[in-house]
Amino acid sequence: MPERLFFAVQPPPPSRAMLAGSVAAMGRPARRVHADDLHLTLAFLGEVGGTEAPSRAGDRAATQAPPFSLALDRFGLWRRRGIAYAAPSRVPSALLALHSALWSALEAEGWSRERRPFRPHLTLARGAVRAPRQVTVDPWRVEHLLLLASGPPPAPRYRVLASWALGGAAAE
Ligand code: 2AM
Repeated sequence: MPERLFFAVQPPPPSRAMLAGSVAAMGRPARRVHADDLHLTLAFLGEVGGTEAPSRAGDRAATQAPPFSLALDRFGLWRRRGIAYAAPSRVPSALLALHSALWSALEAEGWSRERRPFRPHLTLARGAVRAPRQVTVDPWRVEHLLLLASGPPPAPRYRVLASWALGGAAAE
């Protein structure tokens, strides 16, 4: 069965626990993202039958992009979409470079670049009407690019299909 695939980076477990705490008391109707699943999406591919082509793209992008540090220090709500999120107040150029390398590699494999502009964020809850609480999360070193699959709505849980060390073999 085709699954919804996407590329993402993930904070380490202690940071995910802190981030999940920022939406601990959101009340209904907010659907909180499970702490294990918190991620920042780089490329959403939609329903894809096989993983071979995205894996090639992931491999190529990760080889080109070095590890970098990322701080999620801005918490907000996109009221219209009901998305409570955490985002970097300053987007590191290395994150943009990884996003760009990934899309170049995906385009070479036949995918069309997403039209919506890249607004790096980590979704904390959907169906939210309140902004999350501001919590302090230590900046973390992004060392891996992940290919994830999402299960069916309304409460998708994510599965890691592949993981690549940024910087490729040189970083290992
Ligand atoms: P979101 O966090 O802003 O909802 C899995 O669905 C991930 O892919 C989510 O993080 C989601 O972003 C992202 N995504 C990007 N484009 C999407 C789309 N068109 N439909 C669903 N999810 C999308």
